[in-house]
Amino acid sequence: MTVNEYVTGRLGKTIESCSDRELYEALLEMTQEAAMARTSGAGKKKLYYISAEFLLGKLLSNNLINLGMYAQVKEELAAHGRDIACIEEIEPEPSLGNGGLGRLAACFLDSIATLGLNGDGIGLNYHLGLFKQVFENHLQRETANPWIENISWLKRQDKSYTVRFGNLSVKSCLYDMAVTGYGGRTNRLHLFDLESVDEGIVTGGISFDKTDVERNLTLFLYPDDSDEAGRLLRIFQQYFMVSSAAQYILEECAEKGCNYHDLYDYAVIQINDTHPAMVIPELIRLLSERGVEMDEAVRIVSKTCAYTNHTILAEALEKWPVRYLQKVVPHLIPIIEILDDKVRRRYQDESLAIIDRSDRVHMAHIAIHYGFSVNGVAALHTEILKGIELHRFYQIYPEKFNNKTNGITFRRWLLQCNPLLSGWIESKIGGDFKKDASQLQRLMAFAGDAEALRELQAIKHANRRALKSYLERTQGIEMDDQSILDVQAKRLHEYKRQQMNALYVIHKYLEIRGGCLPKRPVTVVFGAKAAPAYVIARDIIHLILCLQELVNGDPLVSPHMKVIMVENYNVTLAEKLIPACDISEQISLASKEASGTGNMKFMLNGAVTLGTMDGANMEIAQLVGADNIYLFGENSSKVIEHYEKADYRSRSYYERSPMVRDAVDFIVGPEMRKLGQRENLERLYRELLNKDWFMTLLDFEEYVRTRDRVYADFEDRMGWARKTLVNISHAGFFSSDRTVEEYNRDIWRLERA
Ligand code: 26Q
Repeated sequence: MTVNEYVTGRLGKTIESCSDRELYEALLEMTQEAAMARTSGAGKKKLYYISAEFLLGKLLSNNLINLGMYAQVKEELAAHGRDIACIEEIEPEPSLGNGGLGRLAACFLDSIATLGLNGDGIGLNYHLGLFKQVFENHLQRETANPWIENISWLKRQDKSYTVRFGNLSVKSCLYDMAVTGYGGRTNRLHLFDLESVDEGIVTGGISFDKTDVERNLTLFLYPDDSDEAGRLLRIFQQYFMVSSAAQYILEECAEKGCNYHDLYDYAVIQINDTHPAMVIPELIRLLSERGVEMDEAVRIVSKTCAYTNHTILAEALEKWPVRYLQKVVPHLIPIIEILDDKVRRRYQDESLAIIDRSDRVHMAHIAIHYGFSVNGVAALHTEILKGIELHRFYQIYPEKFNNKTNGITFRRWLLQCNPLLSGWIESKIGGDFKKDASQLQRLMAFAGDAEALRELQAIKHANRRALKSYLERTQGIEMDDQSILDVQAKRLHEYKRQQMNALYVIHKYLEIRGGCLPKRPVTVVFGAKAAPAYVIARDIIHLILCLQELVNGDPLVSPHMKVIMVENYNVTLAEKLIPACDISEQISLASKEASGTGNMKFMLNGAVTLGTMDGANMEIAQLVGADNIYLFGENSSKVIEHYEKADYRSRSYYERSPMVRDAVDFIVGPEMRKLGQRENLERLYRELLNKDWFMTLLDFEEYVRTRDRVYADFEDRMGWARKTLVNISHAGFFSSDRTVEEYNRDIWRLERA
């Protein structure tokens, strides 16, 4: 059916007379019908990918592309004088995730469906999701981010479960979203919601009564957990998610003939970080309720669940006080005690315990002892898990540990977000790369082709112009499309070291003021949200926003350097930023970024990485070779040694180096004082001097030298274009199709449809 037939039939209107919104809603429904018409289900065994986050991004174009309808719809609209880009803008971005872990889950859903695997996602339907970021007085303010409209991708299902807490029972209900594979099948994302949820309890911004669980449970992703009520709410949310999921899974398996003793023949559950780890004791509890003996239930569940670790940061490894669990889910305590007891009978080692001596429950330990697979998300990360962080576990369960280097879906991160590049690639090597990313290698044949390299540069420039007009239109930001675009876009966290990038900006500012002018202007772009309760992260945003005003407002400096911090960085913005970027900042403290996936997106779109020897940067370096990536900084072994010896003193780097000192002092100098808040700037200054837990000053000088070298190399335009081509050609390995194939080969073992 054509779009015109559809709107005529539904609305009695022609394309010309429809508003953008009417066209959007019509396309949504058309797409949804086409998605439902394809195969789903089938296959005895099914994967359930449980995750607290699914950072989907807008779905209209993605679904049109995957259903093979995009080109045709775009042309038809154009023939009637309508621009599909304007219609795409009507769609609100679902706000169900925060960062890499959530976006990974979304990429995996795409690849699972594309590969024809029987696998669904399970998560929560947060009504207000992650907050929307606005900037005011150079500070981040959080506002609610409602995204669910009357006509949306969510389809209410006829399913409901009772979830029992210590002091109350609530009902969950289910919404499904279609997950379209590229040319493949349609799977589902199951999002559980609280039947009694009430958006009305939210007052001004994102404040609400954290204790009003019967109304608040599915309002927000990551409510502020700086107080006890917030932490309890997280446990309420997690248990609500996994109890609904476990009931759903058991019901679906039973319908297919499972007798519970053979659960693992029907289901494999991938636990995305520790957030859904309570599904293990919950499944055990439900199996016992259904007549399975405890030891047998433990054995069955252990053969069904697999765990992915995404971090070695201690503060992100969840440890819940027994007292909290007692309040929220008292009926899980006896199960968790049994699990602890079994471990303690086998091993004396305290570090392996489920419940530690301070009465805290280690969620990761549950997942490792009582799951059959533990994977890290990049080669280096998995090695650190095996060798250090989870070494004792690796010793007792070597067979459980495996690596699955992350990937990204090329449908969204190339075909959708960069049609110019995608079309160019197709003109050079044909269209097979869309399904087989390793084909990109063939682009290397053009590494010496000056004409091809110039075309590549022209595409980058066109994408920069598109970004410029987008930022102007949506954020009122002015951008210079003739400058180098140097981008750091990711969650704000000290370990990712946006503060180091900001110190570089200060350093350059001082240099330019001192008369040392760069060869070519540069635009330094930041995109990042800070967790509302993360004080230093907010201070870093404050610093960057003050720098933006200072630098851009300085007539001496701004012709040479500009700073842009985009507001409310999300998937939609990433899709605009990444294709336009020249330099990809991946500057985490070595050992701390488990993998990173932004690094892969930038590389695929022809940016060159400036990064540390961390996460998947290492694998990028191996693929492209030393000439096509800029690595700097201390390596992970040295960093880990610093932590072990506790011998890092940031102040000594400050005292030793005038370059470090000038940049750090500037934070509290007169220029900044005039623009910023004394409290925020001084706190950040003290943090850098007295603590600097993520060793910014350790790597700063080498960072400055390397970044200056990057800018110098950029001047060899053909040499640079070659580097971008080498990066694109070697990005195939980072397709999530490859990652998912490996998960399936080693962990899930699903039949292919
Ligand atoms: C934990 C406890 C209390 C409150 C919040 C949390 C919490 C919430 C979110 C802990 C971690 C997260 C998210 C982590 C995340 O996004 N990790 C990223 O995962 C990516 C996919 O594997 C990796 O590429 C990144 O390196 C990793 O940082």
